[in-house]
Amino acid sequence: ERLPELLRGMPKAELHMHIEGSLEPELIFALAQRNSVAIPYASVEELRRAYAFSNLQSFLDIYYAGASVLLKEQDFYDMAWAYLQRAAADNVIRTEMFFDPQTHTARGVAMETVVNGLHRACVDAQAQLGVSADLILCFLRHLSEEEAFETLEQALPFRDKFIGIGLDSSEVGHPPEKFARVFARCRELGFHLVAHAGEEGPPAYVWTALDLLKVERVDHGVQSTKDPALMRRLAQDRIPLTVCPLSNLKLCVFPDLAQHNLGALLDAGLVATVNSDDPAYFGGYMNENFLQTFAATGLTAQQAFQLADNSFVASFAPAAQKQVWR
Ligand code: ES4
Ligand code: ZN
Repeated sequence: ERLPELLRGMPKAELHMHIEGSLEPELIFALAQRNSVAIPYASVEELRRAYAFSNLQSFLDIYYAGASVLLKEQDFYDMAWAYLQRAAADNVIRTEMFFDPQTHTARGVAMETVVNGLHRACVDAQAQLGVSADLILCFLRHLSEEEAFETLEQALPFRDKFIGIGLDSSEVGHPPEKFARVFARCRELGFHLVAHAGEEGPPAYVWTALDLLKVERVDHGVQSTKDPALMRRLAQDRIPLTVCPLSNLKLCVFPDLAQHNLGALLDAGLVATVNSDDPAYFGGYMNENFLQTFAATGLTAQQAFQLADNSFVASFAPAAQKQVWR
């Protein structure tokens, strides 16, 4: 079978992954020991057994608990470096990594500690792995607009170390419009803008992410197929969707991968991409997402090329660099 080799070997960009979601249980235990942080699991195996989720919130509770072992700049570096090596092994040559500073600053970790550790790993990735890596700061949507503005203020001294702003965490009940003013400010500041929308939430949240937040890409967006007018808008404006098949499977957005609508999104002419979201928690890095999705849905080699090309088209790398990759 040639298709798996094509999927593994093709150069690709990853545009939707949360660096805190790349913390493997082994690294959580090692950092807990190094930092003398108590965690409510007796072993790596017990922690991994807790990775059985019924929806987004059941995952987020464990994801925020796992991140509690991150205290020092070196911890953030080690986490990102482990992911970047793993990405390089999957022939990811460009990655745009989300980070959630509020998860750390709320525990007394300084913004500087978070950003400097992650950014140093990005610099080393280019030099040592040939992987182009940038950071996107995400606001937690279950927290307030005011807290998002405070986080932006804390991050601005380090504005050269991240390229964009995103919106993540619990979607339903926290619509994009809650963050319209802070996104308007981020837009004035020249950041790229993205938001999670239409993961569990309705198509209406995708519309407001586009029209009120003015995002350039939609993270997930898989609920958009429920709204034909929205599908036309996404196709006409060539708004990329950063789709995460194994995430959708593990969080029960689709009952099985064979039911996933990635093929329908591509058939409708949308700029859909494949991404790992939280690879340590959802059972696979980039190539595992490609391999399992193609095996389950019968997508073709031509669609594999389309997905790889879409990933570079949708990336926030400089235009000259994108041309080289395509
Ligand atoms: C996330 Cl899968 C997902 N959805 C929303 N927020 C997140 N943060 C980390 N993973
Ligand atoms: Zn995500």
